[in-house]
Amino acid sequence: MSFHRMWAELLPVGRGSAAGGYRRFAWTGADADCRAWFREQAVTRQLAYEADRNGNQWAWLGDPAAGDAVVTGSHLDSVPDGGAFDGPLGVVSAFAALDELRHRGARFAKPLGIVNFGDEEGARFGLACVGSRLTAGLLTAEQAHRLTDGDGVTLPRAMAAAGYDPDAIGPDPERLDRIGAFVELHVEQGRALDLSGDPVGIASAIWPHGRWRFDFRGEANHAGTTRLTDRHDPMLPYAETVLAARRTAELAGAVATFGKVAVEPNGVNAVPSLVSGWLDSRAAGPKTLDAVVAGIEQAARDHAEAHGVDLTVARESFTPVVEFDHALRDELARILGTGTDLRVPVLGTGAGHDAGILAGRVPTAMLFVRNPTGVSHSPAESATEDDCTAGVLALADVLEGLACP
Ligand code: HGY
Ligand code: MN
Ligand code: MN
Repeated sequence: MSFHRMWAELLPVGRGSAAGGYRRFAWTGADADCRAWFREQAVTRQLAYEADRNGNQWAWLGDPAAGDAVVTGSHLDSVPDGGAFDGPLGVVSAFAALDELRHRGARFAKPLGIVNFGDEEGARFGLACVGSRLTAGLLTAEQAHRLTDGDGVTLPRAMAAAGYDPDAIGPDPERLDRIGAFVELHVEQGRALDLSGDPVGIASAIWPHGRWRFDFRGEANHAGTTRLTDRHDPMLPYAETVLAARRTAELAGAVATFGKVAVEPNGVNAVPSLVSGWLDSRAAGPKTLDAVVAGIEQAARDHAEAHGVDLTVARESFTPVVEFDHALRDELARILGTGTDLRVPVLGTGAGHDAGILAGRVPTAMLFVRNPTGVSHSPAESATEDDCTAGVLALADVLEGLACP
């Protein structure tokens, strides 16, 4: 199966850290190398290659203008020190599934598309799913143009440096109107399949989730000569907020994470002037999520006030709950349950995906591949060769069932 050859080719690209994690950030050299790899896979399979106005890459078998296309794929970018599977497993499996269908002699009655959505993780500019959000009209060009990375480089400047026209970005309804079904295969980011003993699962829904920036502004001062009672140290309400977030989420059966923090001036012997923390919070339902975030924000305000520190909170990214298309979900279960002894459970997830963004515009489904560690956004993320093969064969069956009736 071609999967393992492609996987070996892509594996070293953008592996940037001593821990073996990936640093495939949008519009960087590693991203360009991943894009070159995608284009090569398309060209060597005589697929029509294109990069759309938002920097997403497409490989087509048949003419997408015919409409009702079946599309599969995922993303190639990563979080800082991310794992090898989150994103790339879906893209490599897409090309491998096409190879499998060609091997079977499948005859396509509909166009088949393979996609690499740009900047799904938002690791550089802070907003997830930029490529798919722009395409779906959920992010305006003006909003995207304001995105800036930690070095002050704007998204337009980064895109232009990578050879893309930042003035071309924007909604692409014509492209989405041509898609009859989008199926994203993704490594599971959790242990449900490991616990159930199944290699492949089908997604039911994505929890609502978002990102909030908390800016605690205090008073810079000398760490050695300033009496504790005289301090307005923003680090203290920040620390108390992190602990409050954990307690609040735990009580609500939700999740809350402060995974990124920036301190100014960030000196060992200086009381900070500013501590910025980014909250990622998710819950099974919108009301719970709203209550958790409100509770965390209130705790932050109380702690900030107690320390004479100012606080501003800004929501930077939000994805409402996604219920995947029931008919498509059930069709995948029918296809995968017919003629095989494969048991395919249906499971929800707290992880965001491009499929979650597209779900509001085209019938969308997801396949999950077992991750024995359940760990993701870490070099410890894993999937066995056998399960990757099972994922490719399941995806091939689904694509055949949808595009080759
Ligand atoms: O954050 C997420 O859930 C996704 O990996 N972007
Ligand atoms: Mn991810
Ligand atoms: Mn992903």
